[in-house]
Amino acid sequence: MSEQRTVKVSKYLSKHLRHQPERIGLSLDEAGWVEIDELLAAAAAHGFPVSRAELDRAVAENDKRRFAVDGSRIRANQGHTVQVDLGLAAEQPPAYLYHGTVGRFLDAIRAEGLRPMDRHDVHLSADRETATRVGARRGRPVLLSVDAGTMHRDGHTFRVSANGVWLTAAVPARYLRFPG
Ligand code: HQG
Repeated sequence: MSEQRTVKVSKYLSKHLRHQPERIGLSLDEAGWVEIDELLAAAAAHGFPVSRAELDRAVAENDKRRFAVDGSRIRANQGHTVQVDLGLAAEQPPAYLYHGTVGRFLDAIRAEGLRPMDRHDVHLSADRETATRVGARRGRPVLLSVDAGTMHRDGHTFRVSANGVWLTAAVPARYLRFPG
């Protein structure tokens, strides 16, 4: 299977495990899981046949470990726009976390802080490199530091997804450090 095909399968999985399961007649359980057999049947019935081997490869070789397989079930590790409760425990974050964005959002972010926009949570990274890559999806990346230690002491909840993304509901602007 080509790398290109693996990426295509991964994007298809993200779309239907995070955002639009109903588009192919799937329903996720409350924690975001779906039976792999059901997913494969639904994909085939909607014009995108995927073999079990292709699915396994898309899960195993995913650059960001976007999916988890548990027995006969699969779910996305994070990034949902549909309502799911991933059941992640609250955890103490490192002193600083990072968020990559782009210049055109900075005025709004200075005014209202980081908001989850279409997702459930604001996504933060433990390292600058990852956050810079996230920002670079949209243009020249701007790296923001988040004073996560103080936020946590002030009562904000942090969770970490199975693939290492730090999640929190919102980051008020006073906890952000802007470059320059
Ligand atoms: C920005 C990908 C205006 C925020 C990535 C970002 C990540 C604001 C965009 C994961 C704002 C939301 C998440 C405010 C935040 N005003 N803009 N108040 N607050 N923003 O895609 O963090 O490939 O929902 O800076 O690699 O970019 O999907 O979030 O630019 O891990 O697995 O609004 O998505 O992973 O964009 O990316 P997103 P994100 P996957």
